[in-house]
Amino acid sequence: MDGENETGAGTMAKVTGGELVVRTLMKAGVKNIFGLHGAHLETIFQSCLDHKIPITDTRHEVAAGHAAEAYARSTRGLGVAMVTAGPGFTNVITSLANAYLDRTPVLYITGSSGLAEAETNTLQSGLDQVAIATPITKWALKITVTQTIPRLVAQAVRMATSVPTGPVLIDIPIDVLSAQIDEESAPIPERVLLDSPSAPQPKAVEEALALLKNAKRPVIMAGVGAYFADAGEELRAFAEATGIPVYSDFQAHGLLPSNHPLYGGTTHKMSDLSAPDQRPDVVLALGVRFGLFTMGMNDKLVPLAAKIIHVEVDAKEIGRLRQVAVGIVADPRETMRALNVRAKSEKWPDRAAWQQTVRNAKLERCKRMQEDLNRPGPPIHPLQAVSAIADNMPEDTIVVGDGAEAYHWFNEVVRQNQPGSYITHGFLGSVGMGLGLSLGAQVANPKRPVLCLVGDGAIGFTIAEFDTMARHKLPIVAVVMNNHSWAASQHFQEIVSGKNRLLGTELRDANYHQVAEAFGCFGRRVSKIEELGPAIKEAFASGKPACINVSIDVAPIPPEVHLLMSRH
Ligand SMILES: Cc1ncc(C[n+]2csc(CCOP(=O)(O)OP(=O)(O)O)c2C)c(N)n1
Repeated sequence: MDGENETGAGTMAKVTGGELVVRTLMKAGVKNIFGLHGAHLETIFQSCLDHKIPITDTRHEVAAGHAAEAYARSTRGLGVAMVTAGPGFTNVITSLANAYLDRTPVLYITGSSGLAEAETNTLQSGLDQVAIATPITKWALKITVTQTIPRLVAQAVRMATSVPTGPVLIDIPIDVLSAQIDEESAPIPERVLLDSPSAPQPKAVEEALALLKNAKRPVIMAGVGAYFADAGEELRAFAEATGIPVYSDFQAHGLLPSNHPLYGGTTHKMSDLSAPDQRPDVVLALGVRFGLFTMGMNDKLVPLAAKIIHVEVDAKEIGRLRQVAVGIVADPRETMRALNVRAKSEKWPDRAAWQQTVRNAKLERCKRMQEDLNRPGPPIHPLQAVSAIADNMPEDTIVVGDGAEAYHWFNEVVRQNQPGSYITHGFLGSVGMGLGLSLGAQVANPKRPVLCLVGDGAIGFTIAEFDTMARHKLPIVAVVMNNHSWAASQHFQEIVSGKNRLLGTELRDANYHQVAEAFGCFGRRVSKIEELGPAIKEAFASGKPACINVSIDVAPIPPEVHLLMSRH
């Protein structure tokens, strides 16, 4: 025998490599795949057809990748994207990078040219896809023997979904996928997924409690890890038992409902606690990854003097930017459970005055927004637009935020009652992900409304995805904040280089809604603020994918952008 792909004798049932991929994914609980066809993947597509595993096929591979990311984020589970050899792989790289930086558990399956065709200059070949993917994945591997597919795909799923989670790429040559082997020679593993969250050490729990109890102005910052660990209930119980206010970063919105009296807002709003007697002195950072969402090394959000209790599944994150008083490498929910058990028997100080300070900061921020909200138009002030969106979308809408200033504006008004309801930029800050992310959010949540808030620059990247929405009956409502500009770039240019030094940052006014209409979607143009609310309601009521193209004023700069520009 010169290879494990030999078929052997006898009457045993034969299976293709593609069939083994699909059977293993089914054992891992995979119910949806995102992708774009290529001949290299044909056996996987055929097996998906046989097993009725739906493939949401997109118009560009990057949208499939982003859809798998949003699916993973929405379900707190695995997303799967499948792309063909060569250009299919190169097109999905931005998604790989995004998932890598955000630790999103996505399995990327790529086709590649046959092993037997090595070094033959054949179609879509010549790239070492594994080498290219290695620095931007948790693990990347080429499978070269058909019998090993179940074992290695299962391992890939475990690698992606175990903490710290992250993307994994499995590259399978076309001849390995299409080979027919005896099914008994490649058994499918029974248990693919692991579930073993780690508990904190009791000593660390005691240290954390002591610090929080003796603090004058403690806060809890909830981060991505708190969301992925599903720590909302435990977080709320602890906040209520101790009276400690909670702020949350981009993926943790909604863990504590926005209208909860102890909710301070998104982490950037901690910058409003700027007076010396308002600055937090102890911060419980729950699943937080310090950096972009905590304003890097500076102290605008977390004072340098504050004592930090950092709970994170990845030891690498602890102490990375800030020295910690207590570092706990453990699951955030398990840690909150342990803290809650002990919190019950403690007497906690009266935090009424501190809670009032946090509430006042929120009220002050709302007051500062009133002038913009009341401004007569047109043009529509962007804050008026996002406010009308928040007021008129259905209660349980999942918002996907894209563009740059568009979502920074939305951060001012975001209200959320349940976690996983706001999917937006992570550390890569890649403009143009919105429509792809929305596909995944809608597939994962067929009963919930999905609204994609997107800049006019951002929508151009994958505008053909309105076709994917229409074909797959995904009634996503995209609202384009049309300011004829790459506004975040334009404002940066204006501030740094001068208002008369604009280059490459202006766009034309375009009828994006008509592009959506051309794909069979609902379209509306809105230029007066009073038209926006009804248009949003009409779009959701249509049951179709929709594009509302809103003309907004380019001039205003969101408060968060001012804050970010001032960080150095
Ligand atoms: C893929 C990518 N290309 C370029 C950039 C640089 N960039 C950051 S913000 C921005 C402008 C975004 O414009 P738009 O989508 O219209 O949103 P707005 O800021 O107007 O809300 C650009 C080009 C980026 N972050 N990502």
